[in-house]
This record gives sequence, structure tokens and C-alpha cells, in this order.
Amino acid sequence: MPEASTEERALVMGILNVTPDSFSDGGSWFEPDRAVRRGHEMIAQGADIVDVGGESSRPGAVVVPVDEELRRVVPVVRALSPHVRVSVDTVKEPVAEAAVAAGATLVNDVSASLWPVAARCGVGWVAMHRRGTAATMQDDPRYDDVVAEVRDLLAERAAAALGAGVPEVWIDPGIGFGKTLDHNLELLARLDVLVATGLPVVVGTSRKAFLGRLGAGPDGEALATTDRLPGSLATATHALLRGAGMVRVHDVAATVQAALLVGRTPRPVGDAPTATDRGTRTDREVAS
Ligand code: HH2
Repeated sequence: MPEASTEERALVMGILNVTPDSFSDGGSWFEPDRAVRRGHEMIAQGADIVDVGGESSRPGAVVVPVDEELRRVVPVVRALSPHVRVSVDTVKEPVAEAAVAAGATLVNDVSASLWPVAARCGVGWVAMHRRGTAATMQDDPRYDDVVAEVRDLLAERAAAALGAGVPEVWIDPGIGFGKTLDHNLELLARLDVLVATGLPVVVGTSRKAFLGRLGAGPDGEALATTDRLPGSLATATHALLRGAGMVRVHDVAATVQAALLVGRTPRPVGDAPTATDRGTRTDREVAS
């Protein structure tokens, strides 16, 4: 078996929330200079993409006015984009457009609706599945078959985007967005159903609430976000082994190690394809 080069690992997207209220790192990188420093730190740790967001999408998060989101995001995108591929995590067209003008080449869209902007700007697009809005999404979400419903919606949106000329389309099951703990686990367990669409898959489990609940101690108290690295790493590794081409994470250095390990791990014949099999390098070339 030939040795896999580092180029053959799946992609790691580092999370950079320029917000006061994100569920895990809210307030840590709210000052633009600190955000840019954090971006450079993630680049040094091996991040392939830095995902800059100016509005939290956690359940119950406050909607940020466009002007304020632009003020948070644009300077950070402008400072980092000469050094790394930058995506903008937004659901607002004007913010996506301004971020692209500032150097972003990927629109990370938790509403799975901004493909016309990506087509107009000629940049990549991540379509994430979400049920409801930040205000309502965790109010008793129900599905007959969560995996099939997520796949069908994402495949439909991706077809629309590709038809409109978007050059690069990723799909994302939206772990924690209108999903119960069981829905999240089922989506992870059957990730190969999304991979089988042939579209590149990105997965974000990093530090999310379901990991806190799964790791709860005998008193039933959920793990703090700072104690969720083991679950984050385990689920990211799982996703990569099931064929995800990218994981979105807070803890870049540890996840890059996991991605390298997966890239070098021979897998049994007949198992789900890995990101390497599906040409992650091509995605990387699109990026450059
Ligand atoms: N999760 C969050 C935000 N954006 N984008 C994609 N593609 N996939 C995800 O799973 C995803 C996402 C939520 O995490 P985070 O950005 O850390 O928190 P917050 O929304 O509170 O800023």
C-alpha cells in the first residue's frame, strides 16, 4: 500500500466566530485583531479553510442587522484571504457578496438558499440542512426518515445550484439544526447515504450540545463546551471514515491529525468511499 501524502487527507475548515454570543467561542474573537490572530493560528495548525461568521446560528440566537454583520466579517475576511481560503458563514445575501468582494471564495450557508449569490459571484457554496429558524429549530423536530429527508432536500438544492452555474457545491446534514440527539446520531451513522449522492459532504459536530449530553455524568449534567474535544474528534473521525470530504471544527490541530490518520488508513473492500477516493485534491485545486 503506497504511503498517502498529506495532500490526500480530507479538508479541515476552522471556525472563526466574530460574534459575542456563539455557543462555544462567543466573545473570544469579537475584536477584529484577535480574530485575525486566531485565523493565523488556525492556518499554522493546518486549516485548509477558515470559516468567518458574524452571526450565531445557535438555537435562540439574536438576529444581527446586516450593517453590523458586515462590520464584523469584512475586515477579517480581507485580512485573512491572502493567506488561506476563506469562507463566509452567513444567511444574508449582502454579507455573502461583500465577503466575496473582500476575498472569500466559499459561501457557507446554513439556510441552503443562497446559491443565486454563489452563482452570480462564481464562488463555491455549502448547502446545509436546517429545519426551521434559530428561534424555532429545536421545538420538537420530527421526521419520518431523517436521512432520506435531509438527502432529498440537499440533493434538490445542489441540483438547482449546479444548474445555475455554481462551480463547487458541498452538502452538509446540519448536525444540531432542527435535529434531536437521535436524529444527529442517525445522520452520522448513515452518512454514506449523503456520500452516495456523489456530492462532496461537509460535517460539523464540533463541541455541539449533543456531545455534551452524550458525555453527561451520573448527575445528568451536560459536559461544558470546553470538555467536548473527545466527542468532537471521535465524530469528526467517524465522518471522515464514512466519506466526508471536509469537517468544520474549532480544534484545528487535533482534527488535522485525525484527518491525516484517516488519509493513511487502509479500509476494508466494500466500505464507504473516503474523501481521498473522491478526489479531495480536486476540491483543493478548485479552491486555489
Ligand atoms: N454549525 C454552526 C454554524 N455554521 N455551518 C456548516 N456548514 N455546518 C455546521 O454544522 C455549522 C455551520 C454552529 O456552530 P458555531 O459556528 O460554532 O456556533 P454559532 O452558530 O453559535 O456561532
